[in-house]
Amino acid sequence: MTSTANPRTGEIDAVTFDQMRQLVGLVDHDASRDPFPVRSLDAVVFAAGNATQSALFYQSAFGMELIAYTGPEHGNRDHKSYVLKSGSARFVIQGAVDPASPLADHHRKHGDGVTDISLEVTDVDRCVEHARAQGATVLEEPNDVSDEHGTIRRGAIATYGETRHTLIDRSGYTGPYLPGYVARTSGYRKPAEAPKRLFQAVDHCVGNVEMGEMDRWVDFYNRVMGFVNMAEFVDDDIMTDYSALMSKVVANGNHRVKFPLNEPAMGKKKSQIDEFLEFYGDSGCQHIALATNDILTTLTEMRAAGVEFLATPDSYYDDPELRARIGEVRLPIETLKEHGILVDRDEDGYLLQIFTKPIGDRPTMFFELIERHGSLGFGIGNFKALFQAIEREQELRGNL
Ligand code: TYF
Ligand code: FE
Repeated sequence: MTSTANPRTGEIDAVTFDQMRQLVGLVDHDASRDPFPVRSLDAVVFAAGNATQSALFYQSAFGMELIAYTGPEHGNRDHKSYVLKSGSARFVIQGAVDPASPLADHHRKHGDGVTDISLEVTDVDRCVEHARAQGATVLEEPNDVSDEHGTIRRGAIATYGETRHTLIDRSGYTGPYLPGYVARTSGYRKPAEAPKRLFQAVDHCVGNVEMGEMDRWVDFYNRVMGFVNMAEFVDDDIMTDYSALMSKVVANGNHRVKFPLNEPAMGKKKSQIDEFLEFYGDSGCQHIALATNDILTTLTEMRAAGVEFLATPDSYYDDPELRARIGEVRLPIETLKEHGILVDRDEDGYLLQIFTKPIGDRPTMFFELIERHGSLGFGIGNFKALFQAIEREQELRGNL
């Protein structure tokens, strides 16, 4: 296992291009004509009420590995920041040390959540210039940051709510994450029989935005970042009866980075998106989907570590229409039923997926596990069963 970046994909660790194609559903793309060429998802950055403890959760429950750290011991008196990885996926967990830290204010407002979906790009200046010309808010002008491991070039633009996209060119850098971070391993020891890792990549990051704003954000990703619209969408007239949301998906040229966007719609009940917006206090990142090539093992390990998943009723698996539609998949239907794994099939193939309950104290951010077998979709055939499961939880919380 090496830790050098794959020159074709920019992915760290030894997840090959062909593995990524299968894992996250890559398509061919000519980057030379792209106004905003994105190499990969660089990191998902989280604010946590207690980053020191959350970093342990992502190790013990998500099987991630601590690789880098910065904090007061390294001249950063504002916050602690832990960098974890699993395959090509990198999470950065940050928590305030200084009571006056902006992170403390962020956490007071939003609770635990995603602050930054960072993208690795080939030309930071060109991306920021294009974004600015298209009306984006530039939060950090392109600049060089260096330490003894080299130099990164970085800028940042604003997206929905208080979320940002940091844009990083790390081609001149060999350190463990960013300048200022030191390589760090953990005293945590996972069980000897545990798999090497539980997931290989981030498949997609979903944004929940205020009612009536979804098309504005789709347009933002189209114009500002040159993203394309993917086929799958949830229209008000098909879905509002039970889901009370609308959804569209944008992706960069080769689909390495996929951002579904949801907005609440008037349904019979209070939308799950409204519940998120109320408790997050703003538009924000609703879920992160983790790509695995063995969802059953991932799920079993996470459950054993205490992670809770949404339950799928037996009726889902006993529905003859579903059985006919999904046909043969990698796992027997009895196994899927036993574990609550959802299946969806489209013209390109199928996918297996399952959703955690919200992972923090507020009913906001959660995770999805996804195992793709050709399908480039998001599980639209499961939306009814999934949204009913979410509504059962909303009801238990008294928010329906
Ligand atoms: O990313 C997606 O679109 C799917 C489905 O509240 C989904 O994972 C959409 C909305 C939602 C939960 C899951
Ligand atoms: Fe999803």
